[in-house]
Amino acid sequence: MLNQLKQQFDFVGVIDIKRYLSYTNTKVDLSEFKSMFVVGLAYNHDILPQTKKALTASIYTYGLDYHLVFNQIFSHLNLDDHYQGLIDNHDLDERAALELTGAAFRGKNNLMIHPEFGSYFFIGLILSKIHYDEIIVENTNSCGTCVKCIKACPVGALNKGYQVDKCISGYNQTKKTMTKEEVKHNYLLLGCDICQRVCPKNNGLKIMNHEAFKIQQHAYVEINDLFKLSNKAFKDRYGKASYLWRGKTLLMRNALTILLKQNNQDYNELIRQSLKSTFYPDWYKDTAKYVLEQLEG
Ligand code: B12
Ligand code: SF4
Ligand code: SF4
Repeated sequence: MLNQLKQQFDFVGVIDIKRYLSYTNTKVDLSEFKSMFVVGLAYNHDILPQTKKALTASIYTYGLDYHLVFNQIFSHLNLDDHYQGLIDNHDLDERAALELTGAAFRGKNNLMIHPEFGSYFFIGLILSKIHYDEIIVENTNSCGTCVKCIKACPVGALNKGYQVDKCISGYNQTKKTMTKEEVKHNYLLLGCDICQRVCPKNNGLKIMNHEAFKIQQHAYVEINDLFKLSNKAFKDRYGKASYLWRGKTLLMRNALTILLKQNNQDYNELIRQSLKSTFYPDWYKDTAKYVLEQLEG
């Protein structure tokens, strides 16, 4: 198993389940399992500029949805009943597990930082009922006195540790009416990359260029598609991107905030039409009303 994993992933660590349990306060029942593999896959981090016709989400969404990619690898590995592959949508703390392997350390931006891949990688877990020797490396790397991400975060979400309620990536993935302040600060269709872009540990990284994470056509979302396509048609065109997990209406709401930043009046009529439709929820319409007033104002 270990050799197979090393071929598929950019790094692999192994810890005893007991070690994970004593480090976290998980309520997940892991009594069947003995070991945990912690794996990582690096993604590209070139930044695509937005245009007045097409918008982008966080750079991690430029390639194929990492859930699809990890699950595909798990199925190629033919994991039998002794193993369980997990990616993202589960109740185990992937960052804590990785920290225990020593392969990366937790940065002040709340993300795990690897010496070769910086913070631009996804983490996955494979639980095993068979015991494996631990693979833990010593890691003396740290942020030191650097506070660049704390200073750069436009909403102060790192001032007192990480505060998810302030974080742009937190609120732009939540179905809610955005406050004026939130509208002002949001700048992507989904997610936020500022605390990674400014991080010196993300300079001069090893580029892996995995086929799956190469920039796909879906990296750009046509604004017309957001407003004009049905949910089904939009999913057919953009469904392999990880930004769609909260649905198209959330992307539309976030797009409004970018139109306002661009002072882009080209879609005012489409916004007006969406406000008349009974299809959209209040949290979308409240934000849309506010943005339209500002654009026309
Ligand atoms: C929910 C979630 C989010 C939420 C909430 C984030 C949060 N709570 O930290 C939102 C949507 C905001 C989010 C945003 C992002 N996320 Co996210 N997210 C997750 C997810 C699914 C669960 C995390 C979680 O809530 N854990 C449970 C809570 C309780 O943990 P916690 O908040 O970290 O705090 C607890 C412990 O971590 C611990 N703790 C806290 N600080 C410290 C410090 C030390 C030293 C120790 C030992 C313990 C410790 O104590 C806390 C209380 O119990 C994980 C995948 C996973 N299953 O782990 C991905 C994950 C953490 N996200 C990831 C990414 C990439 C992001 C974004 C960069 C995406 C983007 N570009 O917008 C941003 C980063 C924002 C930021 N600066 O942290 C990656 C991180 C990769 C990496 N290199 O570290 C993960 C691992 C997904 C993956 N499979 O790759 N995320
Ligand atoms: S993801 Fe954005 S808002 Fe959240 S902590 Fe980082 S810079 Fe701040
Ligand atoms: S910007 Fe500086 S403080 Fe923030 S995570 Fe990177 S090295 Fe650490």
